[in-house]
Amino acid sequence: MPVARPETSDARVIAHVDMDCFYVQVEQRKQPELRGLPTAVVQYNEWQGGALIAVSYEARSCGVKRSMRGEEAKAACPEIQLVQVPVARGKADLNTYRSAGSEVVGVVSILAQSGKCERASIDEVYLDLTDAAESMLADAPPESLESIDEEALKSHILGMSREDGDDFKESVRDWICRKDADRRDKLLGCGIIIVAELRKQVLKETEFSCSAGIAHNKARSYLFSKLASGMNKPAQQTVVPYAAVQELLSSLPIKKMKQLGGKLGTSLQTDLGIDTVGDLLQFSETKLQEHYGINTGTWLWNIARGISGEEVQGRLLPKSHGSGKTFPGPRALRSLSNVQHWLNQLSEELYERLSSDLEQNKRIASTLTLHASAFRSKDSDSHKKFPSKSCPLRYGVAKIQEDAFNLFQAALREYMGPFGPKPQGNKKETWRITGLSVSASKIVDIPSGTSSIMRYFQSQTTIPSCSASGFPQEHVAVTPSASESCSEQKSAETLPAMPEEDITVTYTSPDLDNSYRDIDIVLEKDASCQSNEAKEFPTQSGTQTKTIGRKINNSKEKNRGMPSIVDIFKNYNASPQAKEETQEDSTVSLTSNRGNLSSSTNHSSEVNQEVEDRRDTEWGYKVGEIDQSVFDELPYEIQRELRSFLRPNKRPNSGKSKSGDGSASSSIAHYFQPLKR
Ligand code: DCP
Repeated sequence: MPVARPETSDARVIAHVDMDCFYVQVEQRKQPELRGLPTAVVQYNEWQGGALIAVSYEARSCGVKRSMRGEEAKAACPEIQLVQVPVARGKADLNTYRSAGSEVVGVVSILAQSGKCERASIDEVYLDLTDAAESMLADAPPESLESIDEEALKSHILGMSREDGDDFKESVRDWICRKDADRRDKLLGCGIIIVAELRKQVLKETEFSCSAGIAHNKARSYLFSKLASGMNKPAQQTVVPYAAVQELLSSLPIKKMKQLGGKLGTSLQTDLGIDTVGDLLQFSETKLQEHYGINTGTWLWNIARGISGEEVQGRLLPKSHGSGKTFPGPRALRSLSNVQHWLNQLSEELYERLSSDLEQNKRIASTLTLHASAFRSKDSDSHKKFPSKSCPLRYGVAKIQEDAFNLFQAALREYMGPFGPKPQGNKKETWRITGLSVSASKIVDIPSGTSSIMRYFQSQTTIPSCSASGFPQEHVAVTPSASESCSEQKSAETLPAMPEEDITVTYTSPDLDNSYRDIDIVLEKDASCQSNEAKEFPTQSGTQTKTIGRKINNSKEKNRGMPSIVDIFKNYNASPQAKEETQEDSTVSLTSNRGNLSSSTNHSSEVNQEVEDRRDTEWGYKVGEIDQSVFDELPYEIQRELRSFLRPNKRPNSGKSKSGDGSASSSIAHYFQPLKR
């Protein structure tokens, strides 16, 4: 639910910069011969030429829309150039677009200099330009400038008519240079000049054009830049003067308002008969609070008046990473082995992104979440949502794969009910999965100077072969679990949009409370999981591994017989017996094991016990036995935690967070949990 924040009293200048037909521009930069031609980026599949996910403005003027499929687009615009999204692991590979987005954010943040810069999605950025605008107003106000750049003079100023043709630029100049304007609009005038220059520089440095909205606060900027720049794109900018706010809000459809596109907006329409944001004005704050609670009520009252205290966050990196895929219609997944196959692919992609985040930005994520959409055959309860599940995130692709699958099974058990598939006439009730995604969130910076632990994470990238691990049987009997350490999230809030029929890449940009999330979804050409070859994972670095080895060896020469931390964890994770464990039994249950999800197998309870016993011994190192030089490199917080693990025979804590959802655990214990396979 949205939360009201007090609006800061000072006038601010906030800009929202949005790239034009972004994926198309990325492709056109790669193939300059496509520039100026009607072009669309398509996620190819056999059905009607695949789904369009980005359309150039030339193609839009021929009637091509993003909702179309390739064949429809060709019918509407025979000369259209369709460029396919690269494919990796049987799904769309958006890395090129993500990198291009990061490049843009980098350039914008440098150009914005002292201003705060917040990455809002793959191709959108917020900028707080208040300081820059204030400096300009103090040192070189627009009216003192000899000339104002053409790009600034082409700005759209809401509330100002453009019918005067050539005189229009003069009107814009007058508006920017008005001496009697109120301070807020004077600052906006400076913002117009700053943003016009910034957009020109972005074009020069990245070859991408962008549009922008400029307003007094983030909400207005958000609202109106999205709305108005949609009308004035590409390569233009739109300004929302203070006087234009109320008029625009009064006619803005309620569902267009950020955070009101979903259930809350629908409730406002049906329960209060509200059609536009302006209609909200007739309700008192108390009335809105009665209906929607104190916070949301106040938030609604504020947005009806264009009030928002939301600050631009200084954040250039995503708040979470995700990888997903839809399986519509006949491609719906119907066996655990298929689900596991795809979860392995998605987990690989997720881990690739986590690894590069760790390497490039020194950040680690701590929560893994599984979302899915599903339906049941002969469903009497067809509206039941497939629950989302989370657990602490363990680094290592095989661990993520394992946890994702365990989360899925826990969710499936809940979805199917306590007694598993029920007989329906002669047939057993079965399930179908139409969308899967895994995401990593709660990303934090790791303290600087922790090179050993980083190398440790980077060495955790072995990928087991799917076929080697052996898939569980199809349609397993799902049994209720005695204890689950996973948390539950309301799927309505967290499940990314997964179109049931059409297959598009969905991209959920962040809103006030939700995390940033990229979801790449593509219809596969071949949804079968016959090919289970092990895949090489690219981030394992021999050099890095050698570095660790050398370091350990050197230390060992000094402290002969003294095991290093890295050795201990390596042994702990790579114990051959643990690796050889396979899930052969079709009954899968979740057990809490040191705070992490694990699958237990019926046949191997004795083996498990043996493995557990051995691990207990391995945890029995004393702090004094550890290579101090390696230990010292760890951040203090981690050192402290390790000390508690390393007391003789002391087990790591259960990992269950106090909040009960397991996801808020501050412990790093989960990073070191072993594979259960
Ligand atoms: N995208 C996607 N699937 C969607 C929406 C968008 O894969 N359903 C991708 C392709 C877009 C990019 O995200 O190029 C940015 O999305 P925008 O909504 O900003 O749309 P565009 O940048 O393509 O066009 P516009 O100029 O209208 O902003």
